[in-house]
Amino acid sequence: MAEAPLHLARRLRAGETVICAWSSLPDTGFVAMLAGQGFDAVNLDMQHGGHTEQSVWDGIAAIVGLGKPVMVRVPVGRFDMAARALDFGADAVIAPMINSPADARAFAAAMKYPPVGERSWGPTRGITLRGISGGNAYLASANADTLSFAMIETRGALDALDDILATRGIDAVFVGPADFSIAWTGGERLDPKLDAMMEAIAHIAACAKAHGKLAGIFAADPAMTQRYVAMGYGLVAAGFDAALVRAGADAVLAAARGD
Ligand code: 3PY
Ligand code: MG
Repeated sequence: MAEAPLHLARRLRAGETVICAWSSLPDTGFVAMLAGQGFDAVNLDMQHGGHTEQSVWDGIAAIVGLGKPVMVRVPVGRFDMAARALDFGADAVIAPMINSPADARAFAAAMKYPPVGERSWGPTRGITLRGISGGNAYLASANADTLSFAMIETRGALDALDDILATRGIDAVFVGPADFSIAWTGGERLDPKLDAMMEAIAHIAACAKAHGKLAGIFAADPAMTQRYVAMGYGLVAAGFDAALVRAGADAVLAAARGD
């Protein structure tokens, strides 16, 4: 396999906008099809999507083989899986519900080799997939080249934002507007586009920038993408696979029925 370096971190730090597909269907053929579209990167979702350790193992290989960066969202608190995703060759991990500095420290510890954290050695699969020349080459750059995204999606996380961003080994925040809207309205409404929370969402990106860190967000409506980019979000997940299938089916059926 040709060399497929970890390049998501470099691209985001250079100020590139990365539009990411969001894979919830744990089928490697479908993951490869998604990666073969025009998206800049693909995320495999283990929190709410169907991805398992096996489908992440297979999916990372498929995406890396197509030359795209790959991210993995792990389930809540599964920092062991975060490190495994990096071992399997992921460019980045998104950890949901990072609500306190203690959560951020535990996530960073799993993601970063000493002296930053306590990541345990064993990235054989990632090194092989990416054609990296050896263990020391990976060790020398892994802490900088792989990204830890702490999800900000509760009021607690917003209150602790500065401390989360100040945590060594946390490279970025990632906003979950669905959960954020539920928190914002005290459990009354799910509305990822809620106008009343847009100022807070802009504030999160500005805070990340002030700390010299990166910001990403999930766009439930892809039409929100440029608004988020203008706020300072470099990574926007705008291609949810289930929504892509639905939108494609609607368009095909409308054309077929002459609607
Ligand atoms: C949210 O919007 O809460 C998310 O976690 C996006 O998947
Ligand atoms: Mg969420």
